[in-house]
Amino acid sequence: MKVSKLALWSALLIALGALTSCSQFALPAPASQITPATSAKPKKTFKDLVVGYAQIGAESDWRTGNTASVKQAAEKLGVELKFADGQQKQENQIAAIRSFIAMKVDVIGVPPVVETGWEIVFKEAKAAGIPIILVDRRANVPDDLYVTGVGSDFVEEGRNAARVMAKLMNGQANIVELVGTIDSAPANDRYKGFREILKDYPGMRIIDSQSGDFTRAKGKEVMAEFLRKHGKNITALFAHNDDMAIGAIKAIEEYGVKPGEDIKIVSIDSIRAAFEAMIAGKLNATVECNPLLGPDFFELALKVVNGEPVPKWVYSKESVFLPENAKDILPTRRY
Ligand code: GZL
Repeated sequence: MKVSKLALWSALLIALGALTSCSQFALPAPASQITPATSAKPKKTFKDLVVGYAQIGAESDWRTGNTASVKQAAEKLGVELKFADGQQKQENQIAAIRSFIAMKVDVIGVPPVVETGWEIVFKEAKAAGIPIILVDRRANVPDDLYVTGVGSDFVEEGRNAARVMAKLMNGQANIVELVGTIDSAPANDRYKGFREILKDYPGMRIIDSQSGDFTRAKGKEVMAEFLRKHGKNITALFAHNDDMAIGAIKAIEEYGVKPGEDIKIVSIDSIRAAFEAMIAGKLNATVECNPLLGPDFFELALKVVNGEPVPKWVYSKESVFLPENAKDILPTRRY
């Protein structure tokens, strides 16, 4: 049977019409109907991130716990971490931040060793388009110079230390205080929070207060000085961190009185050595301050790089630990 060309073309067009009506064989839509690819950049992942971390130093077990948390989190997430140890000097942290700017990292994390003196270098980071995330400690800068922060409420830690000490001492004590690094946010805030609660306890008197710079060595040195000046008039010690408390315990023992008994001790951080001191009856309470901020820090860093909203500050959740359950809790402690 001779089939005309017209009939063939008609059959072909009908077949084509049938095909385009079945979704699995749909022909590409004409250009006018194609939605252009979104112009938004593809989302970065942790493996794309290059992050600078200008650490304070290694002055305490808390600090070394924080360093371990940041390094382990970077390793686990596949983040390229540029890490600098500031040896507890602000000028070293500032130099590290400048080196991260030169490296064009994606984000810079910094726990400011002191609250003041950051505006110039934070402005340099902002001018370079590199967001700053504060970790652990606050800096006294305008809000637009850092994008977010993560860490503890140090004022509440100071309040909790006073609450537990007032209960321990039945509202009557001659207290000496080992203050943290001068001008640091934790020292300023713990000092403030402690006194806020003590206002309600006239029998709780602070008879001396001096910085031990958050270290064991300085804590021991200053406690020995307190004992030379006040002797057995001292009935309680408030240490802004466990490391200074542990140094002070040595000074108290060398002086010939019993830490945890003749002089009750309350400190902050909740490092493993504090649990060991409570088990030995030499420390009466430790207020938790969580250094394991690595995972939260990198979560915030990725959100910031991807332009996602972040809170101005993410607070850590913390407890107060006492001797009665120190033995059970010690094996669970990670710093
Ligand atoms: C607190 C942290 C303090 C610790 C100290 O968040 O900045 O610095 O309490 C550490 O042990 O040195």
